[in-house]
Amino acid sequence: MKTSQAANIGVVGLAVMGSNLARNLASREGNVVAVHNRTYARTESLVAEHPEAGFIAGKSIDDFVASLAKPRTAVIMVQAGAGTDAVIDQLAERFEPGDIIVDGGNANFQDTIAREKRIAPTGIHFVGVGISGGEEGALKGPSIMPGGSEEAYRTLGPVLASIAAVVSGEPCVTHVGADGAGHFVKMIHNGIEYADMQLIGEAYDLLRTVGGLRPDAIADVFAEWNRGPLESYLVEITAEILRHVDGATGQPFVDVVLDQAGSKGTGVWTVQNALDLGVPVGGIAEAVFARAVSGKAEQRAAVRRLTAGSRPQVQQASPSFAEDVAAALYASKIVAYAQGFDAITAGADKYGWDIHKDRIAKIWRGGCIIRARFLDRIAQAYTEHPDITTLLEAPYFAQAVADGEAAWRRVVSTAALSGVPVPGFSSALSYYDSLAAERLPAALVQGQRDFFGAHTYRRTDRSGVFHTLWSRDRSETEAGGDGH
Ligand code: NBP
Repeated sequence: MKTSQAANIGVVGLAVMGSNLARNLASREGNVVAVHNRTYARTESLVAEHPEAGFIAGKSIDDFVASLAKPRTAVIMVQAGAGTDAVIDQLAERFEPGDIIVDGGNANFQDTIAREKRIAPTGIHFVGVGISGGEEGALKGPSIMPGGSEEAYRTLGPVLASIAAVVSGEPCVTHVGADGAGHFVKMIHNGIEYADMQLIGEAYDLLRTVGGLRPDAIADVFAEWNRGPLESYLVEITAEILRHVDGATGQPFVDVVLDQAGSKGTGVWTVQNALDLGVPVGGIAEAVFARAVSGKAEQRAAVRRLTAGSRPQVQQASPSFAEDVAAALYASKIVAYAQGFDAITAGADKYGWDIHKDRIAKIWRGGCIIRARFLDRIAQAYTEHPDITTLLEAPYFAQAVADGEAAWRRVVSTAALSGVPVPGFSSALSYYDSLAAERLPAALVQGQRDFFGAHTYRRTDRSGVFHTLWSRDRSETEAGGDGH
């Protein structure tokens, strides 16, 4: 234990994430790391198990604060919510202007905005940092999404860069924007992660049900996909999971796991915020809902009983079915990421953040759960074409979707005819078709709204806002308002 030396950084909260992050920090040249945990036993065991880290153990919060060099910087890695607030208060009571409190937990970005406002009058910097990569990322190099002030980032940035994952020589960290921007972008990352996992799940289901492949054969397909444009951490681990055999029964692992998935805060938050922002993130929403449907055991049993003898016949798979599924997966994934980046644009507009989408794509290339080869393409698209209205407009992605479109349609129709649920694939295709359509039935919806609620409408042939006198002579009047 180093006691004579002041620490340049401290970590409060030494459960799995905090202890791994502290070890990561300690392993980097130049860092001396102070550690503290509410229950001291956790601090003691971390320090005892990792003498190489040279941690300075703070038994009390006062010891911890005293061991930090000024400006003091402490990273909080405790349970999001009340635990985080409790530690913020303890630190804020002891810190001085210019010191930095970092929340590295999974906070809701609205809480981060409120906390920053609350702390700002003290002159202490409060920085919400999204950290992705789970326990292994925390230890070996996560993707890091810091918010907060530029000034705080000048001190914090180099330390975060020292522990982040590195791709092509670049650390996976960038100053995302002010106050809650980092946690907002982390939330969107998790929303995209939901969509990506759901799409991979649908691809597996199709290869199994329509393609007639066993899990180990599907593992081979995913391993093959992982050598091409679909290369990603999630595709890689999917192959490993599908190859895994349950030790107790000798059955494929995937067959002995209950097919009901849960969801924690961030996927749901992404959809809630997207609804508020008016951004269509159907791919993410369908993924959240698909997990919810999976958990409705009684409803599933009831409808399964009702339809037992009348399920559609599974279609014959074409010889190129796996290639079609790969194309459908890639196109659907492009849509999901396009929607996620749209949500970032909308959040940045609403909360006044100057978010560079190319930099976000870059820091997601390593360390985090959605790391993938095609994030390079996204970074390139937003660098070369910063004014595109949607990722689907960027030349590479426009071409990729066009190349896969016929296969995508075949897969979605085969799934529908075979009774295989593909909410992710089909909603992505409908989204694409909605954007591509010459006319949408929204015109009729406007008519309905005007009919029953006098909500007014705009016309294609002249400006202004109109209302038809539906219950009278159906003549048209010019109305006030904006016609929405
Ligand atoms: P947990 O979320 O399980 O929290 C446990 C830690 O919080 C312990 O150190 C505990 O202290 C401390 N704590 C609690 Br609970 N209430 C406290 C209070 N009132 N005052 C002080 N300390 C308190 O830990 P984790 O799983 O390591 O996660 C840490 C953070 O990282 C969370 O926000 C989590 O959401 C986030 N996370 C991120 C990822 C990722 O991939 N980025 C993965 C997992 C978690 P004790 O030892 O005294 O009980």
